[in-house]
Amino acid sequence: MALFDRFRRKENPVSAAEPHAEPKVAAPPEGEPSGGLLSRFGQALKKSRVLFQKDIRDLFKTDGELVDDALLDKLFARLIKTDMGTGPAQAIRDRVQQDNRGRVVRLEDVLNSVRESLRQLMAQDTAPIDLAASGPTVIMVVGVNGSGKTTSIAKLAHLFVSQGKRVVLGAGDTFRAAAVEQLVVWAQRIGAEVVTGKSGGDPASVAHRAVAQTLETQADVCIIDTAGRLQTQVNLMQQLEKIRRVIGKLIPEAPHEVLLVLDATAGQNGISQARGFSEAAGCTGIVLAKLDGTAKGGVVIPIRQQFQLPVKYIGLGEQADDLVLFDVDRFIDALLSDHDSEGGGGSEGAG
Ligand SMILES: Nc1nc2c(ncn2[C@@H]2O[C@H](COP(=O)(O)OP(=O)(O)O)[C@@H](O)[C@H]2O)c(=O)[nH]1
Ligand SMILES: [Mg+2]
Repeated sequence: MALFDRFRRKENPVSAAEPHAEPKVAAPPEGEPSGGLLSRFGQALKKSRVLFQKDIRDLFKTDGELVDDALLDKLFARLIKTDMGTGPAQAIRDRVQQDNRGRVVRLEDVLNSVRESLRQLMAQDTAPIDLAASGPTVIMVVGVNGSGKTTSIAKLAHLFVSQGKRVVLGAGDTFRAAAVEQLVVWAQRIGAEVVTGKSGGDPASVAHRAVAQTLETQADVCIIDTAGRLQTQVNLMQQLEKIRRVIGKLIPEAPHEVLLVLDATAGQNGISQARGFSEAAGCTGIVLAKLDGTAKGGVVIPIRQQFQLPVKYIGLGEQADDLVLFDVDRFIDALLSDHDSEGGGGSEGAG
């Protein structure tokens, strides 16, 4: 509920969501931004790292600490704060207990146990979007209003364009005129084509024309934006179903991917609201947007568990190249490494 209220307040979505000044156009290859991926992860996950690390670090004196029930309980309470959920926090507590209980250990020992446990909890392979072997790849993008769909589409398109692919965008969020403008502005900046329809028009017809144009012009990728909110949830789900059907008529295997965009800052409530999408739209993977804006990076764990879908990409900012391929080990390293953990860090966001 709080989530929808927050989005409702954004009644002027263009100014809220307009791409900022100049998207950086230095073209990163597939999920590998320049400047070192670890440091990119590291920068963007700084808030999460401060919560993850500082809280755990504070439990330890430099000369070591006895791992007893009291310490394990404190550890559990602090893990919960990262929004990972009680099940995963318990699993980590158990692992730390198993490895260290009754011993006086240093922070590093406990972090090693935490790391191993996180690896098990998040176990998944990286899941990049593979382009279809023949013919264009059609990607449909769904999710709650304001979750980051349009921005993530721009980032994905930028990724493909930087790989020399031709990309057609379909402005299927005809529910809000501003959403179409936003996509058009992005398309111009990143060098993608865009197919639009009338405000309030049928999004399935926009999707149809976008896929048709992709086929006609032999473009490589077609990405369809969709509305996140309609008058009723039923309307919305029927609309998504219709878009799927229409796309499938032009290319039987399409959509090849249906990406669910989740807002990492929305916490667990926001995530449960997105469940309807994953069921109705037959999602194939998740883009977790706005991880840079939250200290609760632990939310990746329940997302992975609740949706039974791989987290494919994560959004680490508002620029075109702020999208990286999700990689469990790099993610955990960014959470647990102690480089640049200048303590404190305040709570103000990146604006
Ligand atoms: N910090 C940050 N902001 C993001 C990210 N992705 C999207 N946003 C912002 O979130 C807001 C909503 O995004 P938008 O793409 O319009 O959401 P949509 O309604 O789902 O299409 C915009 O202000 C975006 O700039 C991200 O990864 N990090
Ligand atoms: Mg949008």
